Amino acid sequence: MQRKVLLAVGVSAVALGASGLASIAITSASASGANKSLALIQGTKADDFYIAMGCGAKAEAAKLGYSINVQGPTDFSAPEQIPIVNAITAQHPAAVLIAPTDTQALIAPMQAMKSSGIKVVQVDTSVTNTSIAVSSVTSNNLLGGEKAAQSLASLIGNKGTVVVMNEQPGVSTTDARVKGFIQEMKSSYKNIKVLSTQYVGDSPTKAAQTIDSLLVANPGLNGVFATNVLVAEGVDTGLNNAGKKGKVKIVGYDADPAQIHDLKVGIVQSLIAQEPYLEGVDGVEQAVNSLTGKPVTKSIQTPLVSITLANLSKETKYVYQSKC
Ligand code: T6T
Repeated sequence: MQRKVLLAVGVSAVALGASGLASIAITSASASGANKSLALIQGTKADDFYIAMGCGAKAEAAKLGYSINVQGPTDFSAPEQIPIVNAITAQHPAAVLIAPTDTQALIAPMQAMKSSGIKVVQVDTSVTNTSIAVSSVTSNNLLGGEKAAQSLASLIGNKGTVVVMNEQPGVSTTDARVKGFIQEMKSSYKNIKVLSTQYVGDSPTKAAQTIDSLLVANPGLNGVFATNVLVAEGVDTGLNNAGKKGKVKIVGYDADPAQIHDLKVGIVQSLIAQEPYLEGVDGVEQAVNSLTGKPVTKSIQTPLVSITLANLSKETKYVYQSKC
């Protein structure tokens, strides 16, 4: 739409003759694709999941001839992410990829971004308002939770006591993982008791402390499902320090280099890995499609895989990169 208007200005500028030269120059730049700037707003910059996503987005943007500004809050937190969203809206890139840190709190700032004419693409997480984003790219987190339940059940011989350690409620992805995990446990594993979900924020320190006090109250705990990188990091540390390495089984979500290390040394037994690099690539592709009038896919599902020591060597492409 914007491009059509500018072309019309160009025609009248030609008619103006010599005095219209400046306008003609502006018009031809616009016609060749004026605003070629994109942005990616990560959930947090302190997590290899989002670093890998940023690498994918940068590579695809460069391939398609766009610039991309990658930014994220220090913590995975809506109050920290919202000012970044507002600042990017003010800069007015043509399209923005965003991993909203809360299903509700990000609706208003994302709506304002859309209303200002910026195309919005959701990567990984989403808000409950489905009308803002032209496209959403994510893996099947409900299925990931189910896979985690199956892995953990098999690791503990289909009986015993387990607990889910999660960040905070209100995050679309991790909420879906918890839901899938609990549903699968309830429907398929009658001899496994699932304790109340523990919410520890995206804090490895709090996750480590919480798992340690949980062990005191539940010395017979058999297994833990840790729903993302930072929670898993804390659970791994807490159980290892408590001398429970290999005794309490851990299924972690994600596959950053530290998690892979913990798998190799036997602290963790299984990981559910996603493809954040691909989420970045697909997100940029959909954003550019929406800017160039190509068909846009409203919902894209990226793969996930369950990794153990047995298949690790075959699945190395799923290990998250910590730098581009
Ligand atoms: O697990 C990912 C991501 O899918 C989730 O939305 C939030 O946590 C991570 O970023 C990893 O820490």
